[in-house]
Amino acid sequence: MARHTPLAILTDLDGTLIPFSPHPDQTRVPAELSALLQSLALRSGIQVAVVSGRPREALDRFFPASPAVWLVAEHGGWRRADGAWTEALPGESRDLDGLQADLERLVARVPGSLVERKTWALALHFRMVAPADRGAFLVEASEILEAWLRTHEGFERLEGAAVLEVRAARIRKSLAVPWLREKAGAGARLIVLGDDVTDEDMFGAVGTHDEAIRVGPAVGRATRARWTLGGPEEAIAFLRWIDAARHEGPTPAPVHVPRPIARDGRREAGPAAPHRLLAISNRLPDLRAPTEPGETRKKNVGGLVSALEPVLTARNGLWLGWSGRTDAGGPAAGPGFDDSAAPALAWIDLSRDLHRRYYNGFSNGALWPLFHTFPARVAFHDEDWEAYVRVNDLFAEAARSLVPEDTPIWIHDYHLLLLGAALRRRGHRGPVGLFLHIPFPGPDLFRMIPWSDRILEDLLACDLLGFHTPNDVANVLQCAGSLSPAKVGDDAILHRGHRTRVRAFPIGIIPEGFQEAPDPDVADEAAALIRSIGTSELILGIDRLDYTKGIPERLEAFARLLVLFPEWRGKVAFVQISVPSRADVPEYKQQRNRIEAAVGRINGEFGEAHWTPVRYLYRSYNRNQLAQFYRAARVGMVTPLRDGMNLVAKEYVAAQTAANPGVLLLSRFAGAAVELRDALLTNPWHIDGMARDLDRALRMPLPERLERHAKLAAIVRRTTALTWAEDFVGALEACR
Ligand code: ADQ
Repeated sequence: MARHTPLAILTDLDGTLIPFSPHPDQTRVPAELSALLQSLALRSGIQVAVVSGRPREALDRFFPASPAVWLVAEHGGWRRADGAWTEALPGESRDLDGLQADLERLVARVPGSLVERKTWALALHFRMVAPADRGAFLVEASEILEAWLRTHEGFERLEGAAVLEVRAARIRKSLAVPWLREKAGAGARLIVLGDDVTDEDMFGAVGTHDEAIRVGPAVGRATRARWTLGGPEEAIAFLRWIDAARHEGPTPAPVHVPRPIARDGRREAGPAAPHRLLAISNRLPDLRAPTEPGETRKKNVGGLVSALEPVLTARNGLWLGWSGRTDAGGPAAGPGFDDSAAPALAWIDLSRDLHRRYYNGFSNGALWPLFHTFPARVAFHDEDWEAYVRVNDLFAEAARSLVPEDTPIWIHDYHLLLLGAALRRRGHRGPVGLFLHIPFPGPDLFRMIPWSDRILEDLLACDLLGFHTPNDVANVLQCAGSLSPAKVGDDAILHRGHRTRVRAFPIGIIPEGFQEAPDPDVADEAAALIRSIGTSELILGIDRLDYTKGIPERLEAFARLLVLFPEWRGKVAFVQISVPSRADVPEYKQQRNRIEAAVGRINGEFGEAHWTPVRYLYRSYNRNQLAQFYRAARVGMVTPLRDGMNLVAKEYVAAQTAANPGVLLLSRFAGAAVELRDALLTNPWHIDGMARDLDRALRMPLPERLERHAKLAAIVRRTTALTWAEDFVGALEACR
């Protein structure tokens, strides 16, 4: 790697290349270090950047005559390339004056402490505070910081070596990684060196062809680096060796090269408390793939995340998933790991081809349509199945390297049906449960899968199988009873001497989240859409764009309403909001075209100069905006052709105003219909019937709406995302 071109090196300064000095102003950069960095840049043709938490002035002073060495100041906020400083995120908030005043009052009383003001950050140094005074100082400082942070959302607290820092949360050292990669040119590989927690951001942003090196002794903190060097002296020796290795002649013998960090995979064995629960799902709450400069990581903010975070955090749990990355050539030596997140996260990369076959292929091209009773959309390919088996094995390997063999493991969904057995084969002894978020089919459909025996056998390696509805439970019992030699009871399956409990755990939402007042930052957009439909009654559809959700059928039913009950023309408006989903699966592209064509046709046929019957929005909104749409809608039309549960139905109920609630028009084929019996239930396969039900919903008088809503709201409040997760984990732990 030392001889690779283009090569880039990002390195922290304090603690990585030079030892800490008691006072930040006392630091000196030795002339030999400047000369070494210059030589790497100019003689060896490496793109070198020093990435520091220090302000620009300090770095300018340290490297006065080294324009070839690039500088990144204030944890990624400022960058100097070719002599000129620019901001990484222009316009980021700098509103720290109030906090600075408070901290200065504290510092005036505590000798040795010091406030350092930076552009987007404030650092409170206490290396020189007498050890006896430190405890009290830190308590007081923390109180000031925490109080301020409660009212300043875009900022976060960091703890460095003898320094507390508050900084704009989007300013991170990781911003420097894509920047330098781009500057270094196509095919660049990166070596990243750092010693403290702020450097972990950079370590987390590297690709698999890059290397991250933690400098300094292990401090009991898990790291995302793969390698370690003992301290600044070793780091400098290593950089000298790279410099020498890039020139003619044999590669010199290394004095100090990085040692791999000895641990399970990429995770450091440390004194950390054991994880008492491991959750495994295809997706993580927070995609770990490298982001664009200035972009924060993509957050997956669905109900599952809100449901799992509390149960995991309460058990010091860990969440393992796919990183979101397919460009890294495949799985690395071990799972990536981040225990600075709560819950702690671990992840594996998958190659593009493996991911395509496992995810688009077998999971979404075979299991998804079949389990939703769309056999005509199913395509079975041997290679997809092989990839599916392989990915389940990869997850099992990663899981085994992360937690002890007796840890309870909670597997999620149809992507990982073989994982229970894969874990057992690798010696996992603790309870293993799987929750299926989609319906489970009856034997007639299930046995269409060429590998149905294997899937059933592997499912029965779990101790607990959870589903949304009693119907799914009945189906799995029937499959086991008719397609395998297992013995089947009401709530358990006995197979090869092992008992698998089977139960319905209907998932819920966090209803309070949909009752919040409009957030002023995002309210305008939703309000503008609601205003644009004027005095018309709003009929609303909100879904992921998926053929199971019955969106074209819903549009047809709306068109049919306008034919059967022409009195509604000009008085109702249908708004369909679809969040993009699996857009690279061909079936989903077709579905999108079909919806867009139907919208155009209906608007062409029925629209008038002052009335647009259908508005179609193909995008995602945040929860607060969704709540405003739900609240404004006279009818929430939730009409999937088949759905495991369907959270939109529950969200619609949660968002209604109790005094004047709208009507939930709900498909009988959504799992939610089992609990939400007081919704107006409809058959989405019967367009005329659905149109008549829609008419009934629009005409429903207030007393009936009030009565139905009160019953629905009680159910939505009773079984929430949190009770669901606690119930499942409780049942799982009881399997010990
Ligand atoms: P999904 O098929 O994704 O979930 P659903 O339960 O309806 O279906 O959840 C969709 C979520 O996406 C909702 O929380 C909704 O608010 C959100 N959403 C939809 N459109 C949106 C938009 N335009 N912008 C932003 N957010 C949007 C799978 C199963 C379901 C099961 C869940 C949970 O298919 O049956 O209920 O898992 O187990």
